[in-house]
Amino acid sequence: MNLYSLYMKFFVMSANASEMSLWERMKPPVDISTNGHLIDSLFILTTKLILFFFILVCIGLFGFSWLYRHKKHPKPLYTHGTSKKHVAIVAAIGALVFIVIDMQITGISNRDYMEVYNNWPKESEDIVRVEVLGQQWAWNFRYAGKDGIFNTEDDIVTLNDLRLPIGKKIVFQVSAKDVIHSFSLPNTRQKIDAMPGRIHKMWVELTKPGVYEVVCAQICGTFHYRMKATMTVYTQEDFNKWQDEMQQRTSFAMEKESADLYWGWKWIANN
Ligand SMILES: [Cu+2]
Repeated sequence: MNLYSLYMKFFVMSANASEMSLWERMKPPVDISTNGHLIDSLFILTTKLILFFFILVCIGLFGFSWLYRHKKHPKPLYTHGTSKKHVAIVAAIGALVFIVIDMQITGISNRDYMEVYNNWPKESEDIVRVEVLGQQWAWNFRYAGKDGIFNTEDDIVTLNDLRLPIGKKIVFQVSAKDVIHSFSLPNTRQKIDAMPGRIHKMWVELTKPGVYEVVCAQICGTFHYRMKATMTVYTQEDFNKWQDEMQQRTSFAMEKESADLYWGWKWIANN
């Protein structure tokens, strides 16, 4: 089987798997978070700026090639480009790119980071706390349960099954069991590395109920591509209902003797 037929086979398979057109599938996943638009707008701005300078470079490249074509200028002019004029032009273009692209993007992302992503919800607020443990090749999730304390008998522990409510700030503390993974929620445009021996934090707020994907965004071994979980987003009432149901079920799951289930850690307060 040659590469082309293999590609076509894959293409047809994936086309059948989802009814979406190729164009539809090239679009970013639907944004279901309060802050995802910040990343999207930065991405679009970056693309526009780069496109603008790309077109400018193309105009220069092809324009000057045409302007100084052999027919009009049979005698070539050799230069080292070290004259004051040339140095000034190069410096000006360099400065323009730096100011218009780099400074602007750095400024916006720095502002978003300081004002939004690093602006942690207060521990006193009504937030949802989830501990996440990545492992080859699955995602473990842990909720503190009724007592609000992690790693105790009434914890709710799930495998590849993340459930969250809309309209509340959700704080994740993320770690890994074996190698480096990356806890990624494409529908919120956010992700964070899951590293053994370290606890990383990330917060999101969701806006749209539905079923979405959690993926691993860091090559972590043979079945990295399979390291997926579902993220079910509920209304707050449905989320509470789910928690109550789970609470009853997990009271026997978190038996004292099943030490493996106590992979959690003491919640690290932000403030
Ligand atoms: Cu992974």
